[in-house]
Amino acid sequence: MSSPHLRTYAYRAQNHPNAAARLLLETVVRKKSNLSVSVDVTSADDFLAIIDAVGPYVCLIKTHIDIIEDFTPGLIQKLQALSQKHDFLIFEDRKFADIGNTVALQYSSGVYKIASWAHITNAHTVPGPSIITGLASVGLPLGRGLLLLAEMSSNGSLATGSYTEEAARMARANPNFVMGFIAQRRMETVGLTTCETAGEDDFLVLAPGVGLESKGDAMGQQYRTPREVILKSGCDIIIVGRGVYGSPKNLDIQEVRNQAGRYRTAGWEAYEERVLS
Ligand code: 5IU
Repeated sequence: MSSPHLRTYAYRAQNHPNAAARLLLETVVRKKSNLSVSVDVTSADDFLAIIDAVGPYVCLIKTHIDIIEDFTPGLIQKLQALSQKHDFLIFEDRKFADIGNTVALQYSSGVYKIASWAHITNAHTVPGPSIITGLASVGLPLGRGLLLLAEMSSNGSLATGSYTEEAARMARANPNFVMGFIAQRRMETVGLTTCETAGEDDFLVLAPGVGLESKGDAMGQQYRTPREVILKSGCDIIIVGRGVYGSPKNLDIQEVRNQAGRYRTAGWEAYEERVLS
């Protein structure tokens, strides 16, 4: 059997064990988009305006809900209405990192009640496998999916080598709730011993650090192009923030729309080249 990233999204949608991964792959196929836009703005109005503009072009919206200055629970209803209107899933980039009992509470409760609206969330592996157990106790009954942070796009990241390998092993031990990774490359063979071969698991790889123009920012972010990420590194979804919406201080919604269309085309062409060639 070929490596999952050489199969079509449609084939993978039919066979994935995780409900949120199936929904995501089906959305990717329906919309011909492997683009996720990361909406890192602090005003609720800007947040909604960007999402409404990019909605037609994305399979997934990535949020950092705790940076919104004027958050109210009504914002979640508006986000969900846009998710229905434009047919995209929601990924709260919460990066949980505590013991199982605490993350279960952070995921289900508090001001944000993330599990009630985010189809997908993510976690650091630094606490060990109990973080998966804790989050799964809340998310699995709701049909949610978890991404493990196996690598980061920032310069000098410590998530390398044996840390990344251990993240891959933790995912393989929990394939029902862990639907994939935040990483910079395919993970099938990462962490396998010399006598092990890659199993049938299909972990999706969502890659941040994507930009068509810039190579990075002043705070350590590093960018690669959609083609490098999807075609050369075999990742499945590109995550783009400022490359699409520019500076929140000078929001130009028509330009945001144009850029979303441009990244969607670049990501999709790279995928087609990958599975057809
Ligand atoms: N993000 C990264 N790199 C990572 C991880 C998360 O950039 O390794 I894990 C987040 C941070 C931000 C978005 O929310 O993805 C990227 O935004 P820009 O495209 O604006 O750099």
